[in-house]
Amino acid sequence: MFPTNFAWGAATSAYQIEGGWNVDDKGPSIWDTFCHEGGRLVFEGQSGDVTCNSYELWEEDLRCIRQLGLTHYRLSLSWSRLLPEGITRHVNQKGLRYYNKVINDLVASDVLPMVTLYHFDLPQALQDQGGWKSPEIAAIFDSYARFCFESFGDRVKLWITLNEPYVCAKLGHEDGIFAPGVKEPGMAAYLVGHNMLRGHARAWHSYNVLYRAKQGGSVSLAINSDWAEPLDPASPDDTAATERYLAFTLGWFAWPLFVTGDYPEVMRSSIEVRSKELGYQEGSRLPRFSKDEPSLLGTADFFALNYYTSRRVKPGECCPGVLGLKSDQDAEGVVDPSWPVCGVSWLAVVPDGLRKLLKYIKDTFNNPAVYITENGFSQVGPVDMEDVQRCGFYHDIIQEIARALREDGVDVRGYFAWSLLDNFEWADGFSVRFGLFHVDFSRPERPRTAYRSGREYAGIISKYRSQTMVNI
Ligand code: GBH
Repeated sequence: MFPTNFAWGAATSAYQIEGGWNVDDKGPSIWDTFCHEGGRLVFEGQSGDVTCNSYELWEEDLRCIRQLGLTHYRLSLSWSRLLPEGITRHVNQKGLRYYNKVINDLVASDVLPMVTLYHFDLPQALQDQGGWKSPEIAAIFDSYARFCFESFGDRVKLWITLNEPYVCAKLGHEDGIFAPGVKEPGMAAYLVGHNMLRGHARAWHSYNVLYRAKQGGSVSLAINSDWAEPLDPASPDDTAATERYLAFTLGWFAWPLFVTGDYPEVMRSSIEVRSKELGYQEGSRLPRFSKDEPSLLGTADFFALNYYTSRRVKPGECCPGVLGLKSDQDAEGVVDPSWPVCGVSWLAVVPDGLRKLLKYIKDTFNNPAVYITENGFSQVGPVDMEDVQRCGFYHDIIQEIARALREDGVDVRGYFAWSLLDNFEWADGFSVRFGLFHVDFSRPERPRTAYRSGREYAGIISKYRSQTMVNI
């Protein structure tokens, strides 16, 4: 049913699990700053200062990984733990030792690492120089990426440069609800997305030229997107709005990599139309890629998709006369009343949306190899160790992937559940639990205990792996 080499994984990110925010020469990141400054929007003023304390308790995480029978584990590196000032002049040897141990332990346990270089936690020292808004950041990210390929690439064969540039751009620089908390609607997000793409392209080209021949790995960028379909399929307005909705999320980052080397035409034209309406005159708000820089097209060795939810779409109702992404996009996503909402309000549970999105990716981006690098189901409120709803969710989503493989011919290579552990859920702090393992944040030992869904996922993995063994 699943290909022999199918990756059965789970994912985490550095700031969300590591803790140890200021130990052993680690430099601060923008999330340290964001959480520590008063008046920010993190739930109950919480922070990732300790969280799961995986910096101390990595071996407990490994025990969880082995208990699930994972073939792959996706983690991210804390840039400011490795390079406290963000640049390679000063390397923190203790950070290097930590990640070497993690990677070595995984490989020794027959678990293949997928390593993300950047998951929202920019070194504060680089933020002080303008962060992702500064054009210089692309070259600085490239040298960090080379440092990581050089240090770990003999053992790491699956790389993600950047996780969800959409989220960094929109939540970090438009809404200001994620670090660095910038609120410059309709302006900064496009610039940030642009510089992230430029940084990604440079890093991919570096890998291609300097490391691919001897290390033989693959490099991509993780794109988050809802699935979207027209609220009324018979309405041309809803259909056009749906096209804009997908162009402004998936398309923003996938078109440059997989289709044209540039942004989707409909994204560019929508922004131009709004600019004109608002009398905005200082050139396009959506930057252009320079011919003198490495090209974006072809800089993904596979499609890395983070899928959580779906929307039905109609034209926007938002804010005429206001500069902003929402007004540019002119599309409103609504939750179908038949979809259950799990925990957080944005997360309507729509497993077959994943199958539809995979088919769309196959047809639109020329049948790429796809890894589902994140997908999950959250718990909010009192802890329920017998989380039968989440068990049902994992069964359903894996059925949808099986159908995408068998019936739609999508080249799906792997699935990473978000998340291995309950962890620091960004602006929602510890109020939202995505783990396959429960973590007791009230106790210093941060004990990890498998939810029923963790045991079920282990059962699913073992069932399909034994089937593929038989097939050989
Ligand atoms: C992922 O993003 C992140 O990569 C991961 O770190 C995180 O833990 C996981 O999601 C679970 O949230 O608050 O109404 O503005 C998923 C994509 C896009 C989903 C932004 C939430 C915010 C909606 N996210 N979205 S809202």
